[in-house]
Amino acid sequence: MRIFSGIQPTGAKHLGNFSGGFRQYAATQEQGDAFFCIVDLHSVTVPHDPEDLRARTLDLAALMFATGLDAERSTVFVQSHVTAHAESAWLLGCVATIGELRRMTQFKDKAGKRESVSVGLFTYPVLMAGDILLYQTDIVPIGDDQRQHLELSRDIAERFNSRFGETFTVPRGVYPEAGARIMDLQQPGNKMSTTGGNPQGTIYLLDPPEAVRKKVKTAVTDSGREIIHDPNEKAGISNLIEIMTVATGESIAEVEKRFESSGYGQFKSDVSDAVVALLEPIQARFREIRDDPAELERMLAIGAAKAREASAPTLEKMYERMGFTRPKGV
Ligand code: AQP
Repeated sequence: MRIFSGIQPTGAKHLGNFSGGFRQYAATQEQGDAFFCIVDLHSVTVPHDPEDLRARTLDLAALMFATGLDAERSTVFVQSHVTAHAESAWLLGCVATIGELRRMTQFKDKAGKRESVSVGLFTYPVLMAGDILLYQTDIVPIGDDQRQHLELSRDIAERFNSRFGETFTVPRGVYPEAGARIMDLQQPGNKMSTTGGNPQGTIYLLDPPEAVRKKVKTAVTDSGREIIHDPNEKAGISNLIEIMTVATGESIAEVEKRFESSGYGQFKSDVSDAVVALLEPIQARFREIRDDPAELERMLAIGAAKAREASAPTLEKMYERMGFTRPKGV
């Protein structure tokens, strides 16, 4: 089975990224031939600082290994190191329609907050479709915020297959049972987010323990007393329950049972302890791995070589099926 997922090297990674991204990467790598991509081309769809992008790309690679990716088992690479991604985006951009892209809620949300919106932000889901389809991907472990983009990738794959002949595997999204959409602790109606969230409501993976404790302690809850999962009526507490499941591996029902006679104060304190216990070893491994940038760059170069080899046949097939001539033995 082929597994593919991408993650942006933008901003500081948060607990939502851990839940929908990192922990699913580590788990799914056990199931087949896995490709995990640092999608740096996606990171330039909004204004960015070039130095920051460079530094964050290596930091993100270190975090991917620190959260459990195994370089022997998985192919970890940087999107811009494999030019097939940009090429496939052009080809698929001629298959996707403006109407489809206009319907993307993430574009509407992000564009609505800016005066100037890049063409790249609009066409981002097409690049994402290429990322996935180039690897003949069966499953894509992601968070719920990417569901609409994944559905678009499936539509584009099916349209290409019916227009030009069977070319792509149609991928399936894999979402965590609990924690598919971790919410902002201060605004539990909004997802925890790198660019759109409230920093006080966002638990960053590299937050020190005291910052985690403060954020959880001041998390917005309701005026009730029961620790039950009811996202409509009790968004804040439901979010903390899901965070507890992410930190401990328990189910929602197990967390509810464990805290059935506790108050919100005790629950918040236990959630903080669990999150700190989750993050401390990750942070220690991260520091160790990041301290050797030459080794990280070497691992990413190996990843890029493997990704180039794996994606090349599909890109060739795309060109060929669409009727392009190809350079012949010079
Ligand atoms: N709040 C979330 N809960 C669960 N999963 C989430 N993901 C993101 N937010 C949550 C998942 O994390 C993976 C990597 O995402 P990304 O960094 O590439 O970017 P994103 O999905 O656009 O979310 P960010 O990081 O918060 O950036 P913003 O919101 O600023 O664009 C993906 O699998 C994603 O689903």
